[in-house]
Amino acid sequence: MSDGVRCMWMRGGTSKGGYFLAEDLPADVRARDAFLMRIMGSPDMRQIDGMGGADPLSSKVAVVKRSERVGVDVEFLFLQVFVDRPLVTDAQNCGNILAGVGPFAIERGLVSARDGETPVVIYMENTGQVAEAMVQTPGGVVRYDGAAAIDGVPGRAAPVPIAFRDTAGSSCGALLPTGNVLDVVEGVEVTMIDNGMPCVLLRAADMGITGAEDPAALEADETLRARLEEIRLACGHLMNLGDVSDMSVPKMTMISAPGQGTIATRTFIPHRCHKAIGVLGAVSVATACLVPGSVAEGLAQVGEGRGGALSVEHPTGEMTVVATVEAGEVTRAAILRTARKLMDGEVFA
Ligand code: NQM
Repeated sequence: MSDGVRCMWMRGGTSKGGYFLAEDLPADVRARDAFLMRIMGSPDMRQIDGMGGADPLSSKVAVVKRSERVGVDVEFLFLQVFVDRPLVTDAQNCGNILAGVGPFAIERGLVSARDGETPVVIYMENTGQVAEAMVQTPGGVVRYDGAAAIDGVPGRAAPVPIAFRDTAGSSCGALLPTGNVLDVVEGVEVTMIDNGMPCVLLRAADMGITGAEDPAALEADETLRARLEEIRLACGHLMNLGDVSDMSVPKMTMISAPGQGTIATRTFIPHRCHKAIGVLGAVSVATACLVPGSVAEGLAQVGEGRGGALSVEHPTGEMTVVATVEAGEVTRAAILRTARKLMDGEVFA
């Protein structure tokens, strides 16, 4: 394709990527993926010949269209374009890129803005679930500047609170895909959980780290990475995901005792160590802290109520997740994000 394709580049939470209307991309999946790899500059560690930021967190794509579903405004398909491999996967969702979908849908005229704030109900195609984002729209125009701060992003921006509906078992079919709160995999105790994102929780101490290390130090530890991958491949089968060698799930979160918050985390997504933590990853980790008997038991500080606001600490701060689990059922999950329009124009393959 040599002609330009309409596209908006946005920061969504602590991620960044290209936002497209579905109608602007090739309908054929192979042609679409080839186009996306080309515009990102993948496969190449530096993504020098494309828009990608040489990091999985800035090699992401949102495909958005109007929805015919009752009570839903738009449909959002998330695509992860691998940096150094010729792969594009829809096997995971992304709660950070999701934060830009509401503003993008309003900007492209898929949703009419109200004066003040505009709710956008989003069907997440990757997992078949629904989220509701609230977008600031004074005078019927999307507002990006504001007073909300999220860790991992400098400065402040307009808040985009997002509430999730029915995220339990998003990709694995059940909140606890093995039916157990705790399993032993490759000799290590783990909790496999999916409340919007398939995650494997492991105690940092069991992996020979403190859990306070810098992401770069953890990425440099080849023994640790090999061990995590061995456990991840085994967990993939146990979590009903099958062979996950070419998939970006499950995420591997090593947990330790928190500072002021609920739990401290270091997460491989799955081959690079996240500078923060994914949104739905954090929702899943926070949920594990609320389930008695998980590997978080004894480490997590959840307070009396086992629910409400939970602070998931990560290498660049914390993410507050509002979650409630009652009688083994997730009854509430919500987070706060911000988003910013960076560029609107055409991208060339
Ligand atoms: O878990 C990174 C991110 C994500 C995913 C990843 C995400 C989520 O920070 O909902 O947001 O885990 O691949 O964008």
